[in-house]
Amino acid sequence: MSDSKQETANKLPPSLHFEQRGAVGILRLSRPHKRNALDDATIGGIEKFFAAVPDDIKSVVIHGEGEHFCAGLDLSELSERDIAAGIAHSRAWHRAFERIEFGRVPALAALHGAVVGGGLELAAACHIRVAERSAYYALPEGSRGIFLGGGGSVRLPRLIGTSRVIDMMLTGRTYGADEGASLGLSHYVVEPGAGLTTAIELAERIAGNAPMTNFAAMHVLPRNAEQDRASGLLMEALMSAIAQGDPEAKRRLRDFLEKRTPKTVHR
Ligand code: 1HE
Repeated sequence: MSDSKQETANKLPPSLHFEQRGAVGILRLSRPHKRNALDDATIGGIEKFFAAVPDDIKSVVIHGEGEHFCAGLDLSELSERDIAAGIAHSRAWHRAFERIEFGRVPALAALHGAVVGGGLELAAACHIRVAERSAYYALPEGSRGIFLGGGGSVRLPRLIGTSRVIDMMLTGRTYGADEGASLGLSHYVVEPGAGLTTAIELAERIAGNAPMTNFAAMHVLPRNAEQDRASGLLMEALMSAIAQGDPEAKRRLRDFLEKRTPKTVHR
């Protein structure tokens, strides 16, 4: 491992494991005995990792060790918190997950088993979700007497609609991987055991894109979905001109025109 990679790995708490395969960074939630419940140290580690993704990593896959992706907030840390500490806690999650969604490189979540509460909030902050058939989505906050705190009340209604999120929270309704795909939670559904491999394959494909295009997709699309039409169109024109002006785009266009790259076909 290079010095900078070693430094990245050293900064992480024991609950996070980092490895690199080519241009893909792989971050594993590694608290299987607690079903990868997210404690303060893990949230802090996620923030640090996404704030300083090593330069030669072009996409990141997050996955979970053991039988489940993530059981959400570590409930054992909750009882001692007063209101001020509760707000600070939620804001720390916001910082970490904003780093994922609006970071330097696209993030993919490889999901299996429970993707619940804060685990679903984490998955929702990723750009692509690959779900094994065992994956299920739930928001058990209602039954625990708490509320979303990791940005889920903002991201999830945008993904699947406010009324579905209300239903999940009020009735405890869960969605499986396939239902999740029809709603927009899972982008891909794969057989048990194939989640990580598929996510890495997709991450490699993403890593092969021009960085400026990846940046535009991650940063412009969600913001354009939230701003008025005229501002969105202006932002699109600016981003489109910036991307086209990049030497990488010029090289890729030349490659296509001189028939050195594959055509766009349906696979
Ligand atoms: C935990 C947690 C946790 C497991 N915090 N310790 N999240 C939840 O409400 C989900 C709570 N967890 C579960 O419903 C189940 O654990 C699972 C369905 C995910 C997995 O079941 P299973 O049978 O595989 O494991 P288990 O026996 O329930 O759990 C194994 C251990 O992990 C056990 O500890 P042990 O000391 O008895 O071995 C559990 O107590 C522990 N564990 N989940 C702490 N979440 C920013 S706000 C976000 C708000 C939320 O995320 S609310 C949703 C919280």
